[in-house]
This record gives sequence, structure tokens and C-alpha cells, in this order.
Amino acid sequence: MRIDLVTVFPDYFAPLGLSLVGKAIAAGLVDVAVHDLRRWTSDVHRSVDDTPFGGGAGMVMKPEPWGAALDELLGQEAATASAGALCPSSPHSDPIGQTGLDDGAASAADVAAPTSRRPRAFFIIPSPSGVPFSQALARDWALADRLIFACGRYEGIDARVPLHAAQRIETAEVSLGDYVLNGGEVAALAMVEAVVRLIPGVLGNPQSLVEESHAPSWDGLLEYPVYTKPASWRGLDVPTVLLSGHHAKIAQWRRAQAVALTRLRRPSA
Ligand code: JD2
Repeated sequence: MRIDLVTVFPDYFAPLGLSLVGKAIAAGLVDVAVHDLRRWTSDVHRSVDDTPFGGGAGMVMKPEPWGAALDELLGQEAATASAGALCPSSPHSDPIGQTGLDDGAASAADVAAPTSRRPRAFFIIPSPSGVPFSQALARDWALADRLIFACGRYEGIDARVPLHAAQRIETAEVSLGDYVLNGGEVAALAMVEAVVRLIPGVLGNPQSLVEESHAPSWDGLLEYPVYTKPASWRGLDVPTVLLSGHHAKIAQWRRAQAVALTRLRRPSA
């Protein structure tokens, strides 16, 4: 997967070189490029903002640099695809199942012939007015070939940018949550981390993904509380059922804890 991040604060993304995402980059599972939006300005002051039409406080990000950034980044995609990196077969190939000749029986051709697939790309604009980010969105984006994040500042980006982008690429305005940040960078960092850990081969232990799909906060229940050694610490004891070795009882206890915690902390759920 290729991830492009466009921002006026490229340094915000230095942490992507660390930890799990950093390892995924080093392993070649994901390719991250951070771009300074000012690269796509043409005036001497390299301005990216202007006063809002209709008046009001603060500044708004001008559309032109975003348009130029999108032009160049989407142009790169076309160049890469024609070089074969994003598209395993010719765009003129006839995918299995669309010939009208496939009777559904397994054959050597089913194994040997590469299936043609349109590369999936998303243009993502973090915004306090976006649709709520969720594990479901992270799962969908993890299947994409390319994510392009447009990180705004000031009072946000001229509203024509997502309209224009939507004519050229699947576009989404997405919020990290109902609180106000100063820009899209922190939201993009969180979204990238949530997506990259779902890319096959990134997590050391795929079982943790399997378990998440059973009892995750994002599909219903919050996670049960976890403990490690020592069994007694500063007068606080680990629940004895967890020391019992009785797997059915442990599973039952964890389920009850998850239900109780969800009722307490997400009473509306
Ligand atoms: C952003 C700002 C509009 C006030 C670009 C804030 C966000 N969950 C979230 N909270 N805030 C953001 C976010 C995202 C992008 C920008 N600002 C500042 N904009 C009104 C303040 C500018 C997300 N995702």
C-alpha cells in the first residue's frame, strides 16, 4: 500500500518511522510519502491560506495548491500503474468470470491467470465535520492500494476541494472524534496507524486480529480488563478466576466483564 500525506507540517509525521508502522515501512509492506503542501504554491510568499468569503474569523486554505497536489499525486499513480507496480495485469486483459465462458469449474487457468483488479485509491480529508472514523472504515481502507491524506490547518480547506477531488478519486471527509484539533495531522496519524496494523503481515500475531473481531469495542462490546504478573501488587489482587486455569470459566468471566464495562462506559450502545 502507498500512503501519501500532504501537510504544511511534514515534521508531524516523523513518528511514522517508529514502532509498528516503521517496521511495516522497513518490511516494504507500506510505502509512506510526506509532502509539504507549499511545494504546490506558485506565489513568492508560498501562501496556502486566504480570508473567508462571507467574512468571519480566521483563514481558509486556498484550493489551488490542493488541486496541484492532487494532479501530481494522481499523475504519479498513472505512471506507477503503467510500470506495473499497482496493476498486476494489463488493463485490457479479460478477467476470469467476465468472459461468459467460465463454467465455474476449477481449472489450471483459475490458478495461473492473474485476475485484473482496478486499483483502489481514497482521498481522505480529516475534518471535524466529517463522518466518524471507525474500525469499519479502517478495514475498508486497509484493502486499498493507495491512501492520500489532505491535512488542513486554519479553519479548514475551501469546500470545493473535496467536490473536485470526488470527480477524480473516491473521496471522504472523516472526523477523528467530536472535539476540536488545530489541524488534520494528528487525525491522519491515528487513521494511518489504525489502517496499517490491519495490512496482512504487519501484526506479528494475527490471532490478536481474530480476537478483536470477536469482542471489539467497534463491533459492540468493549474489551475485558487484562492483567499480568505479579498476581498481587500494592494490595491489589488479580481476579482469582484468571489464576484457576479453568478456560471455560475464564471465558465466561471475561464476557461478563466486557458486558458490564460496556453498560457502564457506553450506556447508549
Ligand atoms: C482541523 C479547525 C475547523 C475549528 C483543519 C481540525 C478533526 N476530530 C477532529 N477535530 N478537529 C479536526 C480537524 C481536522 C482538520 C482540520 N482544523 C482546525 N477546523 C473548525 C478548527 C483545520 C479531525 N479529523
